[in-house]
Amino acid sequence: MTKWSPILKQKSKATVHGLRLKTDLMKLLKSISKFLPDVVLDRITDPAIQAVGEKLISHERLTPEDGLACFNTKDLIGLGQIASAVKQSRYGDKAFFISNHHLNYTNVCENKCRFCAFHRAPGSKDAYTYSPEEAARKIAQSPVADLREIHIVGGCHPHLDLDYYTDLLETLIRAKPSLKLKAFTAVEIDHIATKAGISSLDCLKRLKDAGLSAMPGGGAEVFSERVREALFPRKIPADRWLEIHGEAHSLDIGTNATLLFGHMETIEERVLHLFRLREQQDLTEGFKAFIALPFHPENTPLAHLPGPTGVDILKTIATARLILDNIPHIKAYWVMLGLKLTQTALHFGADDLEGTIVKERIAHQAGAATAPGLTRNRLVEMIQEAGLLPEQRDTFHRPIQES
Ligand code: V47
Repeated sequence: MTKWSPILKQKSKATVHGLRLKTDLMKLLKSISKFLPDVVLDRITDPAIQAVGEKLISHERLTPEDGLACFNTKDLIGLGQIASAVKQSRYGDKAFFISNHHLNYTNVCENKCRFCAFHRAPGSKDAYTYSPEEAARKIAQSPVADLREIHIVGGCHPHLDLDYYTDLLETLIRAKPSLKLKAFTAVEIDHIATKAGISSLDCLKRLKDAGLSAMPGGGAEVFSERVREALFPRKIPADRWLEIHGEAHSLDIGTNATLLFGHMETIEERVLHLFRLREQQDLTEGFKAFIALPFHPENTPLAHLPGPTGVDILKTIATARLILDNIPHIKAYWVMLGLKLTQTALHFGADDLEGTIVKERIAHQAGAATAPGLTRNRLVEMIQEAGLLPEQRDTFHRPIQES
């Protein structure tokens, strides 16, 4: 087995979608050369990155070897120019954001992942779980005036049952019917379904009936059995994470995808992760956005690790933009990047800043130095300062018309 064999194994399944997708891609990418003129390509110092640019101009998909070349290049600016050209060919100078509120309904989790500073054991002194009514009160008190979305994520709690989760969604919708709920990672879906003794597909149907509009991309970590065994052995493996997202897509629930990077994974494992996402998207087409999550080590058993550098973060975002040619949006998650690198990432292939958030906990427990939330105006200013045009969006990435 070669290290790329999971990709090659699934190639035939993707062919039919792949062909249609290739036509779509050609339409989308037809103007890359406008943003990547010969004069810019010629100045790229790394021949492997120049070849990546030429491939994209001629509508060829990148290979894993191209992905490795992107990570290994010394020409950061050349890589960024190509990723930015791809972003511009889709969205011009726009950069997107949403008025949202992150709600972590519980920090109790059975999984005990070694990269996580957020989880608590049941019964520990700072463990908490919101009742649906408490959660609705928090949202009623949200400082975000034009709130559109609640992003709802928690731990794998040993005692909550399916009724709790449906009640949580229904109570939030009752409190504010205009809100869209982007809720529960594939890891939580697997946990809820297993506890309820139903399939994940049936669980998703029940949650959709209760008000679930979309799913966040967390819990993917890095698709590597080696890393899973070392850092998150209790969590579902890659195949199951991808299967649940495919099921969500079959129910027309749009989802996101993430990569947690900068701990013990290799560059090859990062590239494989991105290709597995691209393959899944060829098959089920429901991923809306990808978010690269730089590892934050504080208060975790891996506190001795430094976390990724700024250059590594920019390369990861740019490479994701180039490999994930079938996932429309690449987020620069300001919470984990810091505001300065977030603005820079908008010129390295990212097109979306996530949102106002209000009170982020997962990264902040692990040492994130950013504010817990940002105002809509601050997001707008950040985008404008980066020389781009802010556009507010909804959960489904549709533009919001200003009233
Ligand atoms: O699932 C946990 C990761 C995720 C750490 O889908 C860590 O729109 C870094 O998924 N250092 C939560 N990362 C964040 C997330 C997310 C955020 C914003 C938008 C969306 C979206 C998704 O953060 C977790 C886990 O993969 N994580 N601990 C840590 N120490």
